Amino acid sequence: MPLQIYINGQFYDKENAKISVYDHGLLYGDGVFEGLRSYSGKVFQLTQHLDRLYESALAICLQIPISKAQLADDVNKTLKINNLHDAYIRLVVTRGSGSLGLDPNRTSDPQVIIIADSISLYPEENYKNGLKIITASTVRSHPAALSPRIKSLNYLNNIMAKMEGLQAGCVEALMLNHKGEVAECTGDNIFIVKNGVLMTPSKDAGILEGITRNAVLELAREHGIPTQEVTLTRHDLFVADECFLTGSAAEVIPVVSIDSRPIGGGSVGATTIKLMAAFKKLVHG
Ligand code: PXG
Repeated sequence: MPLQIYINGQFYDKENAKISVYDHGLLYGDGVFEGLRSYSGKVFQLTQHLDRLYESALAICLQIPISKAQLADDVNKTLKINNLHDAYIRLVVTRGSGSLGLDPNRTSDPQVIIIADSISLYPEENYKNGLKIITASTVRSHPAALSPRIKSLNYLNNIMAKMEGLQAGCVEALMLNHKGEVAECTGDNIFIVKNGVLMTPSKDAGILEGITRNAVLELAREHGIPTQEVTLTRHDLFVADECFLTGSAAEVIPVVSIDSRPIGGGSVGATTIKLMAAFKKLVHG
């Protein structure tokens, strides 16, 4: 059976899962999304992802036409119908089709889409030996222009930075905020370890408050590792003992080089290894 895609309560074969070219999600990036994972058939932190989805929607005055409980059921139904256990799940809600003008009031049919598919992770080698990343010159969206806390369908800011990374031979790129402080990577949050303290940029740095980020902060506390949500600059990264990234797709992945400078001697750090193991246990537990 072809992969089944959910659109507004109905399942369609992958090749027949279509939405209107008049949809404001396509025309203007007017919509919101989430990227989730399931492990052994259980969706990791589904409640947190749904809370963030509905908050993103609220922030752009988009009324999701079904309840959180219904959407949670439908996510599980989508996994089941596709017989998927370890999956990557994309939730998308668009403003719906309307006229060829910005006016959101001229749209009437928000599209709720659930895609569950297999996952393509970074190569295993990167988890063992760490990633090399660069700092992108593309600055993270100014929080006063469009809050990076909204996971909207308009990801061009991040895509421009991702292109810079790819052009430099890196699969991820670091983004600074409008003040030149460390914000996050294009699809991952960033952490460093310095003198035994785990540090990550605070929410005010203009970041997406990652669900994996929050889970890792919690795990660190449980393991007696002191944590700080602080302002970080590139200097802090260059002199860090360890660095790693977190995200639903990437999970926890070490970084061993930034802008061709080795971090922590260029090898994966002990705290990173400890947190990677704890995260693995959490998701599979
Ligand atoms: N920052 C940004 C800008 C993100 O987009 C994260 C941090 C990590 O957040 P979570 O909640 O996942 O720990 C994200 C999430 C993709 C993809 O296709 C990337 C994300 C989500 C879904 C898909 O690369 N990044």
